[in-house]
Amino acid sequence: MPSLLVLNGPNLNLLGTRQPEIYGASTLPEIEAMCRDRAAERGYETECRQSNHEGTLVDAIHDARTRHAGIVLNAGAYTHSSIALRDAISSVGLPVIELHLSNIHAREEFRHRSLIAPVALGQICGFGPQGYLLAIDALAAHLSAEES
Ligand code: DHK
Repeated sequence: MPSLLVLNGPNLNLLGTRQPEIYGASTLPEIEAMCRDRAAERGYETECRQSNHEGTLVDAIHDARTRHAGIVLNAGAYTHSSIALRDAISSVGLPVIELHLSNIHAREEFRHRSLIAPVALGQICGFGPQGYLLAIDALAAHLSAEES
């Protein structure tokens, strides 16, 4: 079965207790379980990874090249700062959906700019954990359109 990578960046391991008024009450393991179920319905296996370290996230994107058909990426704060993550995405040539739980465009100005967006297939933000499911649906639809 083809596989998707759901990759979460810094501080997302604290979901559930981290500013629930912004990021919601769901924990990362709960969101990952939802992702696995939705991806299985669409015919994909899912690998879920999280790291607080930029280089580890870069490594995960490189590893995905040979193991996954696409990536759902919540890069957390690295979204707004990491040229290295952006270059990793450009380098592997996999479809990446940029995902945020919160609506980054309705928050502080420094969150409005994404270095990931120009190299992503698209961006989903503001829908809480549901956004991960929208991202999986979008990625699966993109991949099946690519096949035909
Ligand atoms: C998560 C973070 O950790 C923030 O740094 C981003 C994103 C927004 C989210 O909404 O999922 O600015």
